[in-house]
Amino acid sequence: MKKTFKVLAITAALLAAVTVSAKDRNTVLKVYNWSDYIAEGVVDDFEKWYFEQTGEKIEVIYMTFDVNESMLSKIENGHEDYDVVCPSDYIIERMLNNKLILPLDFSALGSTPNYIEQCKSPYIENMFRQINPEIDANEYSVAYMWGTTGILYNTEFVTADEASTWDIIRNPKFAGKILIKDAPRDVYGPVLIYLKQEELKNGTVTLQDLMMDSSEESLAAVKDYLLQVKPGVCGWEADLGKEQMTKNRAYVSLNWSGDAKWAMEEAASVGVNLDYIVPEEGSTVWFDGWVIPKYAQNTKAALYWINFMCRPDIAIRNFEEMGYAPSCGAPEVLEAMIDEEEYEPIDLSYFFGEDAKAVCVDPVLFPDKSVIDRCALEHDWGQDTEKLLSMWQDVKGSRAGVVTYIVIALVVLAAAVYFVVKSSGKRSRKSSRKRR
Ligand code: SPD
Repeated sequence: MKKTFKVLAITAALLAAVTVSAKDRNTVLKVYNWSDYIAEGVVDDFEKWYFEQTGEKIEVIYMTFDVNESMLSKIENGHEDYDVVCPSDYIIERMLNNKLILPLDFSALGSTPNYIEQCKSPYIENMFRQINPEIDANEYSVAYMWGTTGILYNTEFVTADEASTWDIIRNPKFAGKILIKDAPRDVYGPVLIYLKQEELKNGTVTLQDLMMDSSEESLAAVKDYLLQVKPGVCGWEADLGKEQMTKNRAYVSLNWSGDAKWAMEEAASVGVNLDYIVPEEGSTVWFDGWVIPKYAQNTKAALYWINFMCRPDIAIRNFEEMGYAPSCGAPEVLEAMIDEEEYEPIDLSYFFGEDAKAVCVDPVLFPDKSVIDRCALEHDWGQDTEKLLSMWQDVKGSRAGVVTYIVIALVVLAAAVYFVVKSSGKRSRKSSRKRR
């Protein structure tokens, strides 16, 4: 999304939010989505389409977030009345556990075509069943985009070998040129996988075990590792990292596949070569999905929104502008992904069904099964999430350490001494003038 468009969208959303209380909630839809996650014009097109389908006017108030946890807190603690939001898998799990989302009632679509049904991918359905073994997340959520977490790197300075291990993020050769996603769970998972290689190889733990591992010991090990990483980091970023990479300001970025795809294309147009790899040790695979929160006030329009996002042409538009892989498994989406000049054939039958046994699609977005098999789904930690967030703050250093407090105290003391000395000097000069 272009910057000016983003600023305009935020301003419009703020203005609309101020006036919404006076409006009938049936004519308003409050959408809360990740930033840089929808193509320009799609919101307006939804408003028109909703009117065509229902004969009712709707005004979308579109708001964005950068971090899963801050979005969740607005709902969990603030009880905000968003109608439709787009959390990641482990947050969907938490919302399900805490009964914060409503089941999807497809009958509300009336005679409108059900694109959600047409979009179904066997892989997504199966992964959504794994979100919560007791409640089928497919009944509460519809996947929007998906991908892996990996390393985006500049091929001029970094070799594929160097990038194929998570150790790269503490490689002194790239100090000052490393970006880390400001997403604690998405960094914790890969680092723990890296640190537990021996246990993974000898079978004493599985990738899935590690996704649930919030033990003090593992938190401490990851913290220790990240403290070694920190001196080389030039930014902890939510969305700006992709641009830093295209501008050659950073060479290595722990990032999501969709940001990587966007950056690779932008970079190529200015002669910078970037590539993306899911390190050999393993990683995480993630899904962001639409849900209707318990405090929603326009569930009908929310369902229509989700349905519209699944319309193949809309899924393709969002993908083309944002770079993220759509979760829609419809044949039109596969067709739009195929580029026989650019890519080697790969087997994507796990995602698109039997017809996709050898299709030329970008493996950054739709990796083959061997990559998927070394990636695991993150899971909710419940109360232990706090421990992770606190460790993250400690590592990034937004909490002042003892040394910081001592330095501040010394500066204040020095300033106080300076003023006392200065004012006593003035007083003695005044009194000596009087004596004369
Ligand atoms: N700019 C939008 C980024 C959304 C990516 N979501 C990935 C979440 C992984 N847990």
